[in-house]
This record gives sequence, C-alpha cells and structure tokens, in this order.
Amino acid sequence: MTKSILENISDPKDIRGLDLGALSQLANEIRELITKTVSKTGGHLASSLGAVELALAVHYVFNTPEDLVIWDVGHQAYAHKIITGRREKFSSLRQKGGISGFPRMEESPYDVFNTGHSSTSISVASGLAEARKLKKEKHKIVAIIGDGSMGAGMAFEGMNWSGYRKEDLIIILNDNEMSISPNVGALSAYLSGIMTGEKARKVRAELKHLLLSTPVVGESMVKFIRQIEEALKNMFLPGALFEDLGFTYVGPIDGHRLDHLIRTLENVKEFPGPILLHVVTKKGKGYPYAEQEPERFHGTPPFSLETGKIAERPPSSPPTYTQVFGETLLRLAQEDNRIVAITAAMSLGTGLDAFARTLPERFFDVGIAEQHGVTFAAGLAREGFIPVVAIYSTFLQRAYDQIIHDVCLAKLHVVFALDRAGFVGEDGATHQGLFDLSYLRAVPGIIIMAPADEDELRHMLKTAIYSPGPVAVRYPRGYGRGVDMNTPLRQLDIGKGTILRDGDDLAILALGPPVYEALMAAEKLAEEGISTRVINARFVKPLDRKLLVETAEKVKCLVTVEENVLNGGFGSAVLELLAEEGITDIRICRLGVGDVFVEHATPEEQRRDHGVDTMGIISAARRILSHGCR
Ligand SMILES: Cc1ncc(C[n+]2csc(CCOP(=O)(O)OP(=O)(O)O)c2C)c(N)n1
Repeated sequence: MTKSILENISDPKDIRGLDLGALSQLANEIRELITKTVSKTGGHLASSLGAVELALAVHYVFNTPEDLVIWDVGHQAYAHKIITGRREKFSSLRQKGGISGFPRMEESPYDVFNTGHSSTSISVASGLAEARKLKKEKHKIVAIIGDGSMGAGMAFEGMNWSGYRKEDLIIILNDNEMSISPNVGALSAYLSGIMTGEKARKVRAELKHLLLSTPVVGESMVKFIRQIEEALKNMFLPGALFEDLGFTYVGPIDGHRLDHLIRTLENVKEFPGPILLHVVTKKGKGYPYAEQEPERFHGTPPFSLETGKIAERPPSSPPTYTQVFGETLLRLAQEDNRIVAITAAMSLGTGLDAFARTLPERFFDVGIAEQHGVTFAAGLAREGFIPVVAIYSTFLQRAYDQIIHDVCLAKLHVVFALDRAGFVGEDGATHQGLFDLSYLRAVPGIIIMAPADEDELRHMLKTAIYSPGPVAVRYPRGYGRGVDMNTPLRQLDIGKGTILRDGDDLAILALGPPVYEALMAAEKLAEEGISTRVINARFVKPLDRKLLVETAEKVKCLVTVEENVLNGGFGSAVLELLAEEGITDIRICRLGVGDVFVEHATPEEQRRDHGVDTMGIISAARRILSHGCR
C-alpha cells in the first residue's frame, strides 16, 4: 500500500519540499478526502474538486500566509482548507461548531478574507495592494476568481481600478466555463473564444476578408487600417481585452497540470504590475458523477459515494417552496404573456429551470449580476412587462440601491421573489436570509409579504403579480408542510392578516413558516390554561393596522415571531405601529435574531438557538405573562 502523504501535511510548508510525483499523489488524496467528506456533510463539491491543483500550486509557490491569497466566493477552497491546518477538522465541515464552508478570517491566518458572496476578490486584492504600499511591505497578493464571478459588476470595478493603479497583484482566472449552470454573457463567450482558438480563427477570416475587399480611399482608408490593426492585435494577443485594461495576460494554461501551474506561477510571481493568469479547469474533476453533472454537484446535500445519488424522498413528500414558486410562475406566465422571469445565475436554485425550457424567450439569466438584473427588470417594467426577479434574499442585498432608485422611486411594477429567506443552515453567516424584511421595509411604496406555507406562496405570487408597484414575496429554503394545494389561485387582500385561533391571555403575531410554530405553541400553552390568539400577519408592509390595534386592545401581552433580524423587522414594525397609535399599556416580546450574525448549523439548530421555534415561543409566552419579555 502506498504511504499517505496527506497524513503528514499540516501546513503549506510541508508541501513545499515535495516533488511533482508526490504532489500529484497528494492531489488525489485530497480529492478523495473532499469527496468522502462532502458525501456525508453536503457542500460545494464540484468547484472544490476543480481547484485542487490550483490550491496546491499557489501554496507551493507563494510564501503563505505572509503572501496573501484570496479565494473569490470561497466555495472552491476545500483543498486550501485541508492543507492549511484543517485536515483533521475537515469532517466537521459546515456543521455547528465545525469549520465553515467558506474562508473565515477568524478560522485561520491563511483565510485572508471572509467570502461567500461572489466577485469581491479583485477589490480586496487591490485594497491590500494599496495597504502594502503605504506600509512599505513586500509580500505578494493573489486573487483566485472563477469565470462566473468574473462577469459581475464588482469584478469589473476591481479590474478597472487595479489596471489603472498598476500595483503588483496576480489575478488567477479559474475558467471552467461554468457558473453554477453553464456560464452566460459576452465575457464568457470571449473567454471560450480564447480557449478554443475560435477567436483567432475568426479574426484570421476577417483579415482575409478585409484584405481581399475592394481598395478604399480617404476616411474609409483610415477605418480600414484601424480594422486591420485591431484584427492583428487580437490575433496575436489572446486576452487582449485584459491587456487593454492594463493587465499582463498570461495563458490559457491547464489548471490540472501541476508542472505547468508551478512553473507559470514562479515566473509571473516576479512580473511587475497587475497580472491576469488564465487557468483552465474542469468542474467536478476526479469524481466521475460530478464531472458529468457539475450543476447538480455544485452545492449538494449528502449523497452516496458509490452511485452519486442523493437519498430519495418518498414520492408523497411535500414539494419545496422553490418548486412551488417555479411551477406557479410558469402556470401564470403561460396565461399572461406580459410575465417575464429573471434570475442572476441561479436558474436551478430558484426553480426557474422549467420556465427556462418552456418559455425561453421570456426567461433571462443575467449571470451573477444582481444589480443589473434588478435595473434590467425596471426597464422591462417600464415597457409594460411584469418582471419577476427571483433572487435569494442574501444576494438581493447586492441590489439595494437599484431596488430603491430604479424600481421603487419610479413605482415600477417589479415582483421580487426572495427565495432562501430566513435561516438557511449550513452555508452560514454569509448566506442567511435574515435582513430582507428590514432592508425592504425602509423603502417607500413596496408591498412585502411572506407565506406561512407552500399553498399560501401560490396565492401570494398571484397577488404580487397583479398588485401595482413594487412587491416582494419572501419564502424559506426547504420543503413545504404538505398542505393541500388544489385550492384555486386567488388574490389576497393587501395588508390583511388572519386570526387562526382566538384567545384572551396572549396574542402571537407570526410571519411566514413560524406561524405553524406559533400554532403548536398555542396548543401547548392551552394545556397550561393559557388562552392564545394566533395571527398569521401575512404582510409586513402594509401591516394590518385594524387587526393589530384591536388585538392589542383585547390582550395585553403580544409575542411577535419572525425569521429576520429584530432590528427593523416585523416586530419592529408592530412596535412602531402601536407607538403611532398611542398604545403603551402593553407587554411585547419580539422573537427573531438579535444583533448578531448567524453561524453555520442546521436550520433547526439555528431556530432553536435563536428562540424562533415552538419551545422558544412557549418560553417567551410564559415570561411575558409572568413578568415581561426578559
Ligand atoms: C453575489 C452572489 N450571487 C450569487 C452567488 C451564488 N453562487 C455561488 S458560486 C456561483 C457560481 C460561481 O461561478 P464561478 O465563479 O465560475 O466558480 P465555479 O463554481 O465555476 O468554480 C454562484 C452563482 C454568490 N455566491 N454570490
């Protein structure tokens, strides 16, 4: 049996003495560990498998952690974690108390920056470069960014800056032609043109055509010469786009050939100014199922190592909220050709894959470009279409100004479908959908609603599509409750909540899936002789003023429950309304997330830890009835 090399690697220094044969054995062992672990924990498999040699080469050539390496998004950094002192802890990946699925500065000095949202690495690197200059330091700075992430506005802003400032930094473009789904956009087409040499072929054909065309004079002659110059430049310089932006372009090179990677990195390490090293990799490399289905294995739940299959749920299981959203939207769009769907690189994740197949001319994947996606929707809305922008709650944070300035200020009718709102579980602090109620509620004129179950989501989507102005529907990750979904689609009354159970000692005002936790809590409280009113608030904006005032006058103890931060959320809205109404003789306890970021754990653990489950509601109810909220 071959001796394990990985067992002896606890720091990048341990790999720097290895020869190429040993390094490539190490790459295999790392792949095996990643695949085995993710098959149990779930996680970002395909991207991490594609970046194993990159991680080894970068830590081999650069003097980390003094030299600074930033992983964009950070979902591809498992090999980096394993060789930077976290091999033994790797089995705790994404679990409560375990290591994070993304780089975290507090986890290791090798994790240079906290990442999770894409396309930040070039800006971070350029900030680090300016700091290095001011501090008169000499270390190297490397950013590793995927081709999907390169298409985002922020990456362009970072390039625009670093190409201008000319500080030394190396940007490694990890090009696998995939975002989560196949990559989209003109930059993506440009990059594959470089890789296939198609661009050079096209340019050659263009040149031939130009040179064979009728001789020209005057103005046209000047234009003609410019065209020839441009064509020649493009032919001899792959990556001319980056060169024109002030980078030295190197590549493309094979990102799985350690010898090529190491040699090239050693060379470019000493180049002055900003470098763009174009590296070509394969998503899912080394695990055949992930190579065949990189999209499914981008972020995967636990699966069988032998078959690549995810444990099947019984056919009677409820659908996910995402599925219900996708199916309902498709149905509504088939009846109304004004409806268009927009995703920012998450067609599968947002449940729009069937829409994309069925109504391709009304489906737009804008790439990782949430800001563009929202303003693009505003343009469509301006012309009478009904754009439904499906973006996870956490990623819509990127487009806050576009929501305010381009949509809400103009009162344009854009529907925001915020998937993964609330606790999202194992992806951790960067991905929680816990801010949207607060950030949206501050914007004038927007309607905000949250369904208690998957059936209510259907009706809310229809309500949103046929209500005026900007409207947001936020719903959680995961499965519905299995409620009846054969009810005819209807429009709900805007700003109206419903009483689900009546009582006189206490009222629980809940929003979204916590409505069911509130009902269960009320059941238990009844056994203790406590009579509870339970309200499904449905809307955060506008609130049901009449119902809330009437409730506050009837019962003098209120508990609000939401999966959002307390600052500025649903409970805050209730407090503000009661203050406006001059209702002060009342005890209120707000349940939600305090002034903290929520770390990775299962959603159930997160709910329990933040008191937003049945037990949390019961204990809040007991507290408030006996003495107050604390
Ligand atoms: C702002 C933002 N939007 C969406 C995502 C979700 N997301 C995570 S990875 C990814 C694809 C990234 O593609 P690429 O950079 O090419 O890396 P690859 O996975 O192909 O290695 C997306 C869309 C994100 N992390 N951040």
